[in-house]
Formats: sequence, structure tokens, C-alpha cells
Amino acid sequence: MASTDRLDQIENEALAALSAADSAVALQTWQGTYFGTKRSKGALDEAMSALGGLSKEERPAFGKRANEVKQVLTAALDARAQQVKEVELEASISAGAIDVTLPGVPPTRGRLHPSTLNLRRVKNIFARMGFEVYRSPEIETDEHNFGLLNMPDEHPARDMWDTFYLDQPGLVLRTHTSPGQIRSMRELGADGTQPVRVILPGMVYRYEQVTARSEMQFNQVEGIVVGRNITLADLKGVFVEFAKHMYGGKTQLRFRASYFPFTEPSVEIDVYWGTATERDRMITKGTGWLEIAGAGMIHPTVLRNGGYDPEQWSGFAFGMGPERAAMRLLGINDIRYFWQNDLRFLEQF
Ligand code: FA5
Repeated sequence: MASTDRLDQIENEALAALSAADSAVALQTWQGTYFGTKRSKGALDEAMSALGGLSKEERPAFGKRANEVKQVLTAALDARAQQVKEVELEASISAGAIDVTLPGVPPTRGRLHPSTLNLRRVKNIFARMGFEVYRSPEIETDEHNFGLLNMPDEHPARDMWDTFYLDQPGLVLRTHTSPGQIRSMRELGADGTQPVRVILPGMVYRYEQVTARSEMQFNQVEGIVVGRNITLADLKGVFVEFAKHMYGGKTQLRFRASYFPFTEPSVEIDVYWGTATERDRMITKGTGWLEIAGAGMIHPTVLRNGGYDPEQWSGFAFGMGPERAAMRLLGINDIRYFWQNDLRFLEQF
């Protein structure tokens, strides 16, 4: 083989291999193969080792050719590296590209809980009738929850509410919002000299059998009006007005005689639900009516406990279940949906 043939061969091979190298990594490998790395010799270095075995005459031509090949390959490598870089850049741009014509993914929006929305609806209706909101604690004394409401210790009516007692003696989770009657009369009545007209919304708790119409925790909206010459007709008027705004005048109300130790006389208020389906009959216990509130004229003993002279003052109170009331409005046939936090339910409101 003529001394420069090996160089020609390397040049041809290297150029062919270079045009097949299509990534930065492949180019690096190629460079190692022909120019060598720190640790290993390349094909050109190997060819150069033949120099020592050549005659004096042959050496200059070989050296010249070797330099040429080195230059050609270096230039070819630079050109190819530039091409590969452009192709790789192009690919990475198009991989991360944003197609502005594609439809977007809308972010999930938070919303208020249906029970909160409903409480606001109820509060607004009463606000229009002049009721202010009064807050009363969820952890109550036994005295406020029962005693001052005309249910002394051992009073059998205490059994009407299945109570959660706290470890600390004398404290309970309120079973109804009625203890707020005492608190609001005492605080706002100024020793029985000022009238009161407030609603008390909030959570109440009962150790109760959970069913489609009854939960263990639910909201109540207590209403209390104390003044001169307040009668049962005022209570009825307020409730009829409430129902008109809540249901748009489309629902029948029913006042039914009942019993509570803290009101006399006492009533319960129902909305008409219907009996068409098995579920309707279950929710209404077969009657077609769903109870939404207990109410009555405030008992003289309770007025006295609130600081009023029952000879001079009278008042009515009611305790409504806003979730019950909303079931009728929104066609929710199981109260348990309210606190199950199932998004399929919550997202409908
Ligand atoms: C009471 O709690 C009385 N404090 C109401 C009252 C206030 C009477 C002022 C007189 C004067 P009752 O336990 O019936 O009464 O509950 C009142 C309302 O709360 C019911 O009509 C119903 O709408 C709602 N409610 C009662 N129990 C549940 C329950 N387990 N789940 C959901 N709502 C309920």
C-alpha cells in the first residue's frame, strides 16, 4: 500500500461516518475515533505512527497529506457540528412549543358550600324584615341549653334532644340555637327595657340516628322577637313572609300545634312536599309534609330569665332548620348530601 493510501482511506471513512452522526453525542464519539481522546489514540494518530518506517523521500509527501486530511476533517467536523446544533435546537423548540390554537384547560373554580349559600339566602330574607344577626356560642352551658329554657335538671323534656356532653362538667355542644334566646334577651334587652328582633344562625349537634331527613350536625336559624303586644299572629305573619320569599309563593305552609317547654303555645311549621314516590313518603314519614321549624310564644319563665316582666312584654321565637328548608327549595331528597362533600353534589350549586 502506498504510504498515503491509509490516509485517503481514513479520510473517506471519516467523512462518511460524519455525515451519519446526527447528535452532539455522536459527534463526540466520532471525534474520539479519528482524533483520539485524552486516554486513547485516534485513527489519525495510528496512521502517523507509520511515519517512522518511511524513507526520507516518502516522508514529506506523507506529512503533507496527513496535514491535509487533518484540516479537511477538522473543517468538516465544524460544519457538521453547526448543522447538528441547529437541528437539535429546532427539535427542542418544537417539542416545547405552545399551540395557541388549542382549546385551553379551564382552572377549577372554588365556590361557596350550598349550605353557606342557603344560610345567606335565609339571612337576607329576614334582614329585609328588620332582623339583625346575633351570634351565640356552639359550646354551651347546660344551664343555657336547658335550665334557663324552663327545663331544670331531671326535666323529662331534656330527652327531646340527644345531647353530646363535654368532659368538662356543665358544658354541652348546643343541641339547638334556643340558648341564644337567653343570651340575646339579656344582652340586647338592657334589663328588660328594650325590644329585641334578631336571628341566630349556626351549627347545632345531636347524638341522633342519621336518616334522609336528620343529620347529627346541622344548622338552625333561631328567630326571636320581644316587644309590647307581640302575638302568635306576628309569628305566623313572619313565617308566611319568609316562605313567600324563600319559595316564591309556590309552597303551602302548615302550622301544627306542638309542645316545647320554652314556648306556650307551641307550634311546628311544615312545608308541603308531596307523596308521589316512595322516597317522598319516607322523607315526610308518610304525611306529605316536611317539618322545617319549631316555634311558639316565649314562655313567661323564659322571658323572666331573659330579664323581662312577662306582664308587660311578650315575644315569639322559632328554630328553623335551613337545610330542611333548602331541601324543599332545591329538590334535595337526602339531607346527608350536605356534609358528605361529594363534588358531584357540591358542584351543582
Ligand atoms: C328545636 O330545636 C327547638 N329549639 C325549636 C324552637 C325554637 C321551638 C324556638 C320553639 C321556639 P326541633 O328539635 O324540632 O326544635 O328542631 C327544630 C328544627 O330543626 C326542625 O324543625 C328541623 O327543621 C331542624 N332539625 C331538627 N333535627 C334535625 C336533624 N337531625 N337534621 C336536620 N335538621 C333538623
